[in-house]
Amino acid sequence: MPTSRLTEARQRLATPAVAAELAAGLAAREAFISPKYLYDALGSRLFEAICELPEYYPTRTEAAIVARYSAEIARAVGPGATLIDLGAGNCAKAAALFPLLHPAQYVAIDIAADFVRDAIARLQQRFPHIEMTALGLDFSSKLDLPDVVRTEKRLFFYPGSSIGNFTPDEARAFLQRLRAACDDDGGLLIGIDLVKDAATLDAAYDDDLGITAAFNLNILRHVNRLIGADFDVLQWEHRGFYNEGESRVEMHLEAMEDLSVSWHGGARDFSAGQRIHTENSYKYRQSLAVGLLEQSGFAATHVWTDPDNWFAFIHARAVPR
Ligand code: AVI
Repeated sequence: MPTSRLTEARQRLATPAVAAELAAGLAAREAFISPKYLYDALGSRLFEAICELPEYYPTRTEAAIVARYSAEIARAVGPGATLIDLGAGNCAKAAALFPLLHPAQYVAIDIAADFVRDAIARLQQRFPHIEMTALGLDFSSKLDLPDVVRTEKRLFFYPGSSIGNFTPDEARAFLQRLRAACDDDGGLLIGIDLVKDAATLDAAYDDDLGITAAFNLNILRHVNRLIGADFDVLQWEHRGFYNEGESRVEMHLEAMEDLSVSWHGGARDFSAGQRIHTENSYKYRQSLAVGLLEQSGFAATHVWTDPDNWFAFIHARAVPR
């Protein structure tokens, strides 16, 4: 079978746990699909396109912070780290740090296994002297690192404010798992998006070209493949807006008409205007971001921000147990 067909076939298989999770979300009173299902092969590419959009400030703001303070970041981290990239995608953000950080090992983890393996294969040619491993893992609920990952100086790299896609309680639990997965010489480099005006946030998650809309709608096609659902993307519309009371941007898909959806083992009617919640993206005040790290067993050593205070890039060290 040609590679593309093989990949396609693999994508069709949902484990029983995945099928149960999706079915429960679709049947819930307020229907939801976990944002991790935004990232099939196409979704990962659409997210890359989002990062290029003028409206989507987080990527370029974080990149500017890292470029401006790269020497300080390298001094804070020190050489020889085991750099563990959580949600590595195309690995570009970590690769930009290699010449400064000089990691001993680079471990790229992503739920989109094929995507990250391809990225590592390309990267290894550019940096043949760095030991590299690609892991196709869903690290959102547990983190079991295989023996191939060095235990010395583990530095978790979690840029892009992906932490914002967890609720604050989930974020704390996630960071505590990272702390448990490193020794006392471990640390964290994390990007956290900060609270800002609603108009900027609304535009960032509902761009004029409709790329974020396509990214959101594509989750339905992914779910179709995973559990044999029959979502028609033409019957749904993207909603992305800032909910100030909850300090988060929300993404939903809204039914444009009364409709029915079925999947293996279930079905549901949606009336026009009913929504499926697909993502939250929490925005933090700087003090709360630092507090979240402290509550999780890390101590911030540096907080770097941009001139507008839109985004924070933080180095934290593990607090000895
Ligand atoms: C990956 N994550 C940090 C992005 C965010 O901003 O919450 C995902 C995203 N959703 C819509 N646009 C980008």
